Amino acid sequence: MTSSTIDAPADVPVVDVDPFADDFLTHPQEYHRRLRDAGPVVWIPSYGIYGCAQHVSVHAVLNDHGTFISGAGVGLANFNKEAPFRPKSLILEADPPSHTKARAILARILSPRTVTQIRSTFAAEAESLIERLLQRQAAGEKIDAVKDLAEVYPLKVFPDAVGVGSAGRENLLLYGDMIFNAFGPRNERLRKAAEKVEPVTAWIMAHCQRENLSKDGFGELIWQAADAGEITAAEAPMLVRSFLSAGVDTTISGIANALFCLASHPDQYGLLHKDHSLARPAFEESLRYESSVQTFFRTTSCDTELMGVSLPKDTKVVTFLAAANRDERHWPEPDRFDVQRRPAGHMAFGSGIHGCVGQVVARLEGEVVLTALAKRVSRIELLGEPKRRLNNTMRAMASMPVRLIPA
Ligand code: QZP
Repeated sequence: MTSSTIDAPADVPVVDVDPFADDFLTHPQEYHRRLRDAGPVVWIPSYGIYGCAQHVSVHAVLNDHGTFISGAGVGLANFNKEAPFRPKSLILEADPPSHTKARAILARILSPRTVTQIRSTFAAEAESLIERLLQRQAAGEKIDAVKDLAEVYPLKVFPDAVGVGSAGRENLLLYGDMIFNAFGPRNERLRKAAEKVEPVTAWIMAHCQRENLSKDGFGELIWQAADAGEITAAEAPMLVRSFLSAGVDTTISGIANALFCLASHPDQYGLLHKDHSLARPAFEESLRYESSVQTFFRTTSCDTELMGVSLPKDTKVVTFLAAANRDERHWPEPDRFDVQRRPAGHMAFGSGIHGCVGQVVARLEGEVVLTALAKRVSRIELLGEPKRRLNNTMRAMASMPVRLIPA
């Protein structure tokens, strides 16, 4: 947090909160309510930024990519004023036309057709993981739904699909923790995560090189796009880096949060256990209810107006995706976790041209994990208080001791 606050412009409701403080990140919902209730656009003095927490204003910002740009960074740091924490992503921290080109390549690789090809492997992996957990539990071991399930599954299937070898995959967790903290301020949390930055970044960049990727993964397909002249050989590792940045921590938190929602709403788990076809809607509802990615920023490209508030050029606007997902102006009974809700239009994958390009794979992972669980487990019993892992951007979990009651 900055030591001094920045004066509010005229005519904007002021909400004096620190969205990256422990207390905010621990129970964001009450802060989100304050932000939403103050208006569609607010001023957050501690960082001198505008904020949107209502569904209507989050949607408006994310769907006007010409006014609210990504090229100046999608975190708090304004890349027009300070150097990026790492070389800019070619897709995330880019605007059309360069974004369009990168996006087309990733969208082709992460297509519905790809999902058809990987589905049986992803499902079999989920089933065998649940089976192994039940066996370990029967042998007297305690199971942690975060450490033993939510972290294990994406860390197996996704790097396998990209074509990254199995040694050193824990670097992906450290890297994820770092980059998602880096979208926030340079607080203690970021400093701690960034202590290990050099070896972790070196490992990540090494695994973006063609010789360290298998011949049958998503990574190789990026390099083939370079062979075809769609991108340069210097751009290829940067696009592989996007897989390794965006594909692991996000789904780990998505699955961990879904398990948390289901464990703490046994009636809802019961519905899923009775009807496995609820796996996909249940995962979707947990994304709405406990959105993995809590915040994203844009930067104004010109003086503009947003829902009655004037915004100057080159100013940061934070969108509270998770707050939009619980906005009672948009959702009936938003604070109810309901696996039978069909929460189309939630903001957990963003919206507009930057909406998550990997969402079909993320949804596949959620679906097959919840399906495997629903088949083999009749109840998830919480054995202790689940612990959160605070991160500046990610709604992450550290641990969740459980007993899986076999069906
Ligand atoms: C992270 C990249 C939730 C998203 C912001 C995750 C994410 C997406 C892309 C990249 C990193 O391209 O490096």
